[in-house]
Amino acid sequence: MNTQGRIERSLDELYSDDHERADALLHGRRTGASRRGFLNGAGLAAMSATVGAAIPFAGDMPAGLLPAAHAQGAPPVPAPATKGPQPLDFPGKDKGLVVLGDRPLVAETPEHLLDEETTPLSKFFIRTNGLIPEPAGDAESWKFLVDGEVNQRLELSLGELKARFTPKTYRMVLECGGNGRSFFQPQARGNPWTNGGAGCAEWTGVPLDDVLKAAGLKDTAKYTAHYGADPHLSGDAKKDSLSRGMPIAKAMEEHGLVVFAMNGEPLPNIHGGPVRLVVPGWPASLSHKWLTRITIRDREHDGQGMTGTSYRVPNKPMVPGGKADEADFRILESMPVRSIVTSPANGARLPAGSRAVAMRGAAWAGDLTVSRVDVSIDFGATWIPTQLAPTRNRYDWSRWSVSVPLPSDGYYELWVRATDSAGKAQPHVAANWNPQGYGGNALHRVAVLVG
Ligand SMILES: Nc1nc2c(c(=O)[nH]1)N[C@H]1C(S)=C(S)[C@@H](COP(=O)(O)O)O[C@H]1N2
Ligand SMILES: [Mo]
Repeated sequence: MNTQGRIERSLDELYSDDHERADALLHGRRTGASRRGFLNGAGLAAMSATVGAAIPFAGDMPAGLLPAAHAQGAPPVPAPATKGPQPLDFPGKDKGLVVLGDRPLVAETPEHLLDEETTPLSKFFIRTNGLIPEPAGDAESWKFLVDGEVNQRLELSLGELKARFTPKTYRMVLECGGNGRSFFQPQARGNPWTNGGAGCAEWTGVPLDDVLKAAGLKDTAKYTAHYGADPHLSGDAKKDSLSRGMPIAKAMEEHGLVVFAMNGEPLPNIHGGPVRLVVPGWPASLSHKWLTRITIRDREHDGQGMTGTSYRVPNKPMVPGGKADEADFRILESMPVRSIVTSPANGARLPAGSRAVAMRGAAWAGDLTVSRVDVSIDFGATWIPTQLAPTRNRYDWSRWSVSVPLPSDGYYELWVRATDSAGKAQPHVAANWNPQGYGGNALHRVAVLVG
């Protein structure tokens, strides 16, 4: 094997084992304050070899950057050494979904499979905390209860819910609270989501506030508590696999729905059918599946998933990997701004001589809206605004698109960065480390080879 080939292979290995050392070798670690070594000479040739082509914007490539060509499946995403990403094998689901855990079943959607305006059922991510219940025999007779701090305890079957209230349909993002967790360094506790713990479906259901008004909230009503029919992993009937809740003000927002249909079809069992909540903008753990009961409480709920560091983030920045002062944590509420490139896919090849790349994707921002989405093909040295398509309703994602000129053949990283309506943009790396890795919204990058 020639020298170049050897360098290439060993750098590939080094990048997947220890990207910081690979980076130091290529960029030449400088002593003292400066971490920004530019690629030149041998470093440039070796970096080009490891990504598979000349790098037109190598001069802008920052030290400390794990090339996107090596980022998928490499640290910080832990790929089991013997296995690699496991494709999902589940009835009705796309085999391109990636299993993050099989007991409980958790599967995410790679960004390039989120290329449709409405995420099809087959591509929608799956998150369970407990066992998956048997599908209900007769959906219309599925019952759920509203009790606690209400004037009138309300038990409704799905049939009664449909007959008594007027359903609404909204297209809304559902996003796991831990989406983006794998981008934290050091690794945070929990399922290692990349950006695929999210999808945008058409949800049909009755506004939760209509149901709560029908029960009549007492003055003492402060917080909701959600319960479902999925058994705890241990099989212990006294334990809930999950039981989260929210302040009454969030529960009374007009887009929160008691959902029975998804993309115009009866809500599938795996997504919580016959009846689930969809609470947009906040962690999807509030969007309780297989809904059996909503109890209105006179204080913050303390069910499974409400205590310790679960769905909680520190008030003050903490040392990454350090010990948490749980007393100074708050409940994770609105999700942070995030954007993804859905086309081209990471690792795509464009024909030699291509002088533009058509990029598109999606962006969303929890309770806020997306004010702009920009892309960069020169490692963030310059940014190009994209066109945002109109959204259908609040909490719909923003589809963005742009055609970006390419100066030559070679290796490119396509970066995307969204800014929310409060002016906050995505960071370059996951910031505000916390023990369970919430709020990891580092900008998304894909590697493409032209030629
Ligand atoms: N009953 C019940 N509801 C639940 C969960 C659960 O484990 N049990 N998981 C929650 C979490 S953490 C997420 S991210 C979403 C996932 O919804 P999906 O599987 O339809 O994508 O469901 C939420 N609702
Ligand atoms: Mo979640």
